[in-house]
Amino acid sequence: MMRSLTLKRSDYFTGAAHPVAVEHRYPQDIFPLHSHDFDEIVIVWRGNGLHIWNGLPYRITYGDVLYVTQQDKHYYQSVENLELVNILFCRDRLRLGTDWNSLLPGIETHQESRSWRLTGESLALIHPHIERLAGECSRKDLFSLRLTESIFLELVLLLMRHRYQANKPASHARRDIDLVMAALGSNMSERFELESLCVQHQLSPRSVRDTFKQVTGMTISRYQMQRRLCHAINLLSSSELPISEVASISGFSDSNYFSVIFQKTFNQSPSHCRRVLQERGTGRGHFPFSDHLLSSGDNV
Ligand code: RM4
Ligand code: NI
Repeated sequence: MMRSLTLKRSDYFTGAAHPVAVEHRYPQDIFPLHSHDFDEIVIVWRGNGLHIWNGLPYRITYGDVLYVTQQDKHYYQSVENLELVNILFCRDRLRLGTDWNSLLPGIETHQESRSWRLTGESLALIHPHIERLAGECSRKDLFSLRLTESIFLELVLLLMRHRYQANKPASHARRDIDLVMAALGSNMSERFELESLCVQHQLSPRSVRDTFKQVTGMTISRYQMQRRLCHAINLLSSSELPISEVASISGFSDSNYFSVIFQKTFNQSPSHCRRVLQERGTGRGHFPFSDHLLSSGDNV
């Protein structure tokens, strides 16, 4: 099978006791399959990319937060102006007396629950904390380890608090994108209508479309289609639901149409894809199908 890299602490952390390191990726280029001997929190600022996480694809974009653990394997492909920050940490180097394990979701938490969205307002609020953290964790004096850890604690608490605010966007500069994201929501089977959202919030559909494209690098409909297909893949790999139900939960009201799009995207039928995903067992890393349409800028 294909081998994967293991990224090492010693290449990223300032010293052997440093608990945190901050790695900006402006941009994040495609990056091959790997794991780490540390955990990482990924926060996406801009653009989009296909993130393959333990063998399953997710289209990530502006506002996504992911907790990747030491046991995970992941890689990035088909990136479009993807900008993110990696906050790397070593659990065993955290010394402050708090219940870190409940603040930092680990391998015992399913990966779907180790990722969530932040609003533009929340992103703006946490940004200076990350800059402070980046400055502190690169220092070598005695206080820097403890200061790093306390800033990190503040940051993870904020990430948790703001996790629950992403579906109630407030008023701020990126409110229009947040409204779209909240309306697309976690429930993919609901219909999304930009026009009525815009009437309700007195926005211009054209400017919402433009802003969305500018920040995420995708049109709203492409993003929606990609989320649906990725969600369908996840359901196929983890459940025995009938294909028609997978289609409708993922937001395809017509299951024939779903099968056609699916076949066109992955060159496989949904049931064949399910068989392969379910048979490959543990230790998975790569997404085993052609994903040329998931990866390209057009079509879906
Ligand atoms: C890479 C990529 C990886 C991360 C390393 C530190 O560019 O973001 O996921 O583990 O940086
Ligand atoms: Ni990584």
